[in-house]
Amino acid sequence: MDTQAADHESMPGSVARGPREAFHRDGITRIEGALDATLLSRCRAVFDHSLGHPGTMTKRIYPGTVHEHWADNINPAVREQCRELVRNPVFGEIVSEVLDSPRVWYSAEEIFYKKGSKVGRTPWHQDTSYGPYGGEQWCNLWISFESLARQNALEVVRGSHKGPQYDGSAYDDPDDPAKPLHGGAWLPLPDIEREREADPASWDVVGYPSEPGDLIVFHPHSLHGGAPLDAACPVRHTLVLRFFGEDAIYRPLPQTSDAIWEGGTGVRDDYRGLEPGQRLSCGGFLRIR
Ligand SMILES: O=C(O)CCC(=O)C(=O)O
Repeated sequence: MDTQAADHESMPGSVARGPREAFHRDGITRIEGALDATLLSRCRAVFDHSLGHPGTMTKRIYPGTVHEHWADNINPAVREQCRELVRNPVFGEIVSEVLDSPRVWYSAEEIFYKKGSKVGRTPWHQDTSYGPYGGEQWCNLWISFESLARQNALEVVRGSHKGPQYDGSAYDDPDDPAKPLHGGAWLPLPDIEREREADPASWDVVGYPSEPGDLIVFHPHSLHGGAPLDAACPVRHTLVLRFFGEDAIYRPLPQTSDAIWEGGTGVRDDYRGLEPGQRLSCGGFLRIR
């Protein structure tokens, strides 16, 4: 069942109980007006710099189709700019409260740029099938620079952040969004959108409309996707900032896969020297609180 999420009160730099509880229960929440105009424009500057200076894991997704869009991930060109940005105490306070972790660290950024009213959904996936993210205290701050209605929102399967690990989407065929990334031991990724088309109640999905300055906070292990465009919303610029708390550990991806995003130049720097199962707080990540 699609759920229009309820509104909650929140103050910049703190997280009201409603959004915090929603994050723990559902794996996603919205913190309204968390970023003031100055902070929002600093986020936008990161986005623009990344778009203009592609990194080592840049992807033109679905090239040559109406769904073509741009994603970049852990771009060395914005590493220092991001580390400067996330030192703003708003990020540390919010992440610490949402994760219930007194100490929190910044992991990395990602951008999504979609343009054209026919550009469809980002396939359903868990970020934990692309990155070595173990433990529970993780969140992504999803920062979009346009007003987004519910039908253009990022969506998660409610509670899936507490569920099993699925294989990732190979993310190279818009007609087969559940095509396996690794194809190994993890559960095959269900074709959630096809199942929802057949039966809209088949998956319990939650998403929030948002305005510039709002944060959509979601758990990277949740099954998430969406944010398609349409005539009313023909362009989207989104910056994603990833954070973790005390219990986060290094959980390597399957050895058998050649589709490993963490393999790009410079990308592994923060993980250097870590053993599987070791706390990420022992790595080279920036502690922000
Ligand atoms: O913005 C999108 O379309 C997808 C976002 C996403 O998958 C992520 O932030 O991990």
